[in-house]
Order: sequence, then C-alpha cells, then structure tokens
Amino acid sequence: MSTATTGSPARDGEPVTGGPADSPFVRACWRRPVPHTPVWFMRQAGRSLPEYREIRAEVGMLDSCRSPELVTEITLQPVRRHGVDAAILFSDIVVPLTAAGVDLDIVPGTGPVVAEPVRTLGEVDRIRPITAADVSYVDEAVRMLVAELGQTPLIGFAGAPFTLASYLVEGGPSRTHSRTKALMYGAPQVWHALCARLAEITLEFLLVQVRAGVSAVQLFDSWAGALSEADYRRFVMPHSSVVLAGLADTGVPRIHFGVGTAELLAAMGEAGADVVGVDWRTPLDAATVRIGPDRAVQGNLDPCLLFAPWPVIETEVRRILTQGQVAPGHVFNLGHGVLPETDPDVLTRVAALVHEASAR
Ligand code: 1CP
Repeated sequence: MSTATTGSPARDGEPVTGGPADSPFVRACWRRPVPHTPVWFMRQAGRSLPEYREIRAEVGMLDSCRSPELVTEITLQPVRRHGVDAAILFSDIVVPLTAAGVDLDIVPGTGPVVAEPVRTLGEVDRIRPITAADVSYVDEAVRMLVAELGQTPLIGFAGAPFTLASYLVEGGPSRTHSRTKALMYGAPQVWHALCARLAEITLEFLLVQVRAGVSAVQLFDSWAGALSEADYRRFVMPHSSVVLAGLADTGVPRIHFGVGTAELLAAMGEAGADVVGVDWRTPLDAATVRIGPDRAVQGNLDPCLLFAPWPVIETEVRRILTQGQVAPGHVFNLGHGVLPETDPDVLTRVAALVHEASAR
C-alpha cells in the first residue's frame, strides 16, 4: 500500500490512495471494495484490558480523558493487542459537557452522575457553547494519535443530543428515561432548547476531532431505542441531523449508532449517516432492507456471545459476515460495547477470524 496521502475527501467518486482514508475501514464506510471486512469493537479500550486497569488504578476517569499522553496510550492498547482495523479515541460522551460547565463526575460502577439535573430553561441556559480551546486536550490527543497510528484510522466520537440529554435530565444513568420523556412530552420548548444546545456542543466537539485528523466519527445515540419511531422523528432526529449535517462536508464518514433501534434504523440513516450501527437484535440483511442501499452497516455480534464456547462464537461471526455481504458496506463490530468481564484473548481471536473468513 502506498503511504501517500491526498487530503481530498473520499466521497463521491475520486478514489483516495494511501493513508488511513484508503484503509479497509474507511473504504467499507464509503461502500467501496475492501480486501477483507474491517473490524473494531465498541469500548475496545477500557476495562476488559489488564493494561488499562493498571493505568486507571491511579487516575480518575475524567482526569485520564484530559491527559493527551494517557489518552494516546489507552487508545493504542487495543490496537496493539487485537490487530483491529481502527482505533477509537479514548474519551467519554460526557467530556464536552464538563467543558460546557456542567458539574458532573463519572462514578466507578455507576457511570456519569450530574450534580444538578437540567429541567428548566434557566438550567439549559447555564450550559454554555464550547470552543476548541475548551477541549484543547482532545485536539492534542488526536494529533498525537494520528502521528502514532500511521495507516490505521482513528475514530472520533460524541454522544448524540438525546443520549446526552438523558444523563442531564435524569442526573445519571436510567433504565426507563422517565424524567427525560416527561420533559420531552411535558415541556417541549425546554426539551428542544436543551437538545439544540447539545447539538451545538456536540458538533463543535466533533469538528475539533476532525480538524485534528480523525478519519471517521461515530455519533452514539445509545439510548434512542427507548423511543417510538414517531417520537424519535419529532423530538430527536432534527437535533441529531444538525450534528450530522454539520459534518457532511468534512470528507470523513459518519457512523450513527444506538441500542434497541430496530424500529429506528431507517430514520437514523436519514438523519445523515454514512454508516448505521445495528445492535444484535436485527440481522444485518434485514437491517439493510430497512436502511437502504445508500449507507453501510456496522455490527452486530451480541457482546454476551463472547462468553460462549469458541465454536458457538465462530458460527455467529460467520453468520454475521454472510449477512453483512447483503449490505453495500460492512464494518464488523459488536452490537454494543465490550463488557468489562470479557476475555481479551477472545476479542483478538474474533478479529483474526473476521479477517481470515472475509479475505477476498
Ligand atoms: O472507570 C472506568 O473505566 C469507567 C468506565 C468507562 C469507560 C472505559 C466509562 C464510564 N466511559 C468509558 C470510555 C468510553 N465511553 C469510550 C471509549 C472506550 C472505547 O470505546 O474503546 C466510549 C466510546 C464511551 C462512550 C459512552 N459513554 C457511551 C456511548 C457508548 C455506549 O457504550 O453506549 C455512553 C452511554 C457513555 C456513558 C458512560 N460512561 C461510563 C459508563 C459506565 C457509561 C454508561 C452508564 C450507563 O449505563 O448509563
């Protein structure tokens, strides 16, 4: 493979030769031919890796996200270990919220906890827009990583307005998202003001990552599956569309992912995605029918399957590769993040199997 990079966007015709923009991962996102199906794992960096746990034993989660050196090391760990086709920036969806002045912490064993939940217009107004300077540590980490990664693409990411709003309105993780929905249905003007502000913050956070050199972005709307399609289209999609449309001319593919989104797959594509992430509940061939021919798919091994005996895992990986061939582009992944108890050697073996079984 040539090492030449052309800064030109990979979209609409002109092939880009060499560099991460010509990697199997980015090519699959653009529905171009690939030498093998690319694979990475959501939450590949993190608690399943002993080398991660060792680093984190001494540093808090948000402090590690704000240290470009630690972010670089933690992001590279799964790339070295598993031979995956892409790295994902080590950060968290709540990092831009802290930069916007929200008082929150990531509590071990719980997740993000917000000191003062946001439920009124006055509280929305206190969340300020961010500038690149507010997240300069992210810019620095991405630049360091791009230099280290060479041909391997780096994925940037952010949380989508609904999923971020859910943490802000609930004050922390929620199973039902009941307060979030109460605000959405009961005070739609507050809801839309909150999501508009979050879309603005998310777009700037992603643009910082794109300007610093990420090769793709993923917008995580992890909890959007809690909504009906009608409510998704009315209350959420317009805001996620602002984010995705704001990235349309950057030349990097946009992945849009949520859990339990079988009924939302078409809408999540229409929101402005190049790749739609699919959880394990919908086979990729059926998902492709819903999403249509203009977008690639990403997924979708059940993370719990990694605890099954190897022959069971192998059968499932091969099934997903076969069903993924129906899609105009397929990036192999899990249907949601790696669970902390996962044996990392199994992930390495899955990555190797995906490469070997899909080699063309
Ligand atoms: O101490 C620790 O290690 C904390 C665990 C942890 C980690 C490793 C949290 C707290 N965040 C992260 C990193 C992280 N978060 C990454 C980078 C790692 C990688 O992918 O390789 C990413 C992409 C995220 C994104 C994220 N954070 C999402 C969207 C993805 C998803 O899994 O759906 C969400 C919903 C969060 C919130 C969050 N942060 C942390 C936890 C435990 C949670 C979930 C809490 C809940 O259940 O609501």
